[in-house]
Amino acid sequence: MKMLIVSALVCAMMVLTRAAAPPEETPQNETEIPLVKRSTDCSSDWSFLGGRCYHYVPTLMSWAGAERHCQSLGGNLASVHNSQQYFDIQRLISQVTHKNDPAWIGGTDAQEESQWFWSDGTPFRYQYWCQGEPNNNKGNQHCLQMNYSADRCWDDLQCSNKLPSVCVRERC
Ligand SMILES: [Ca+2]
Ligand SMILES: [Ca+2]
Repeated sequence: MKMLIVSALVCAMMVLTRAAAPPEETPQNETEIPLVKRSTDCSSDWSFLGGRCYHYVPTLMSWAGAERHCQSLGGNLASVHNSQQYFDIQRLISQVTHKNDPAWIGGTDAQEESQWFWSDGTPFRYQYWCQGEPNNNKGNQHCLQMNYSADRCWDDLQCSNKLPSVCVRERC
């Protein structure tokens, strides 16, 4: 009997608590609040392509130096998730330099051999390796250069090599 009363009390308290709780926090007049206008126009040094902002860095740097430089600009070395994004980055390089030379982008397997990551933390799924790559040549190639060879595909290279680079930023 005592238990029943306790249960009933707990039940009653729960109902009361629920009743006292504020309604779902949906702002009133939600439809009247204007959506924040997202800039689709990158600041002058950045190119807005396919919903992301890219920045080509002609200065020759190691992969780590290039990543740190991108971070200082609010981005990371570019990740690539589909062929359109890769094409966009290639087009950016050829427009800026009038060449199709290799550049660092954000892929690395420096933490563990053959475990490739993008430095911006996005999943490494899309791949465009050149034939026979990544070959981890001399056991010492852990960074991803794009535009390698006539096929302009991907190669793993020693991270200390000095290359131009491409940064990405989600927002401008
Ligand atoms: Ca490697
Ligand atoms: Ca290689």
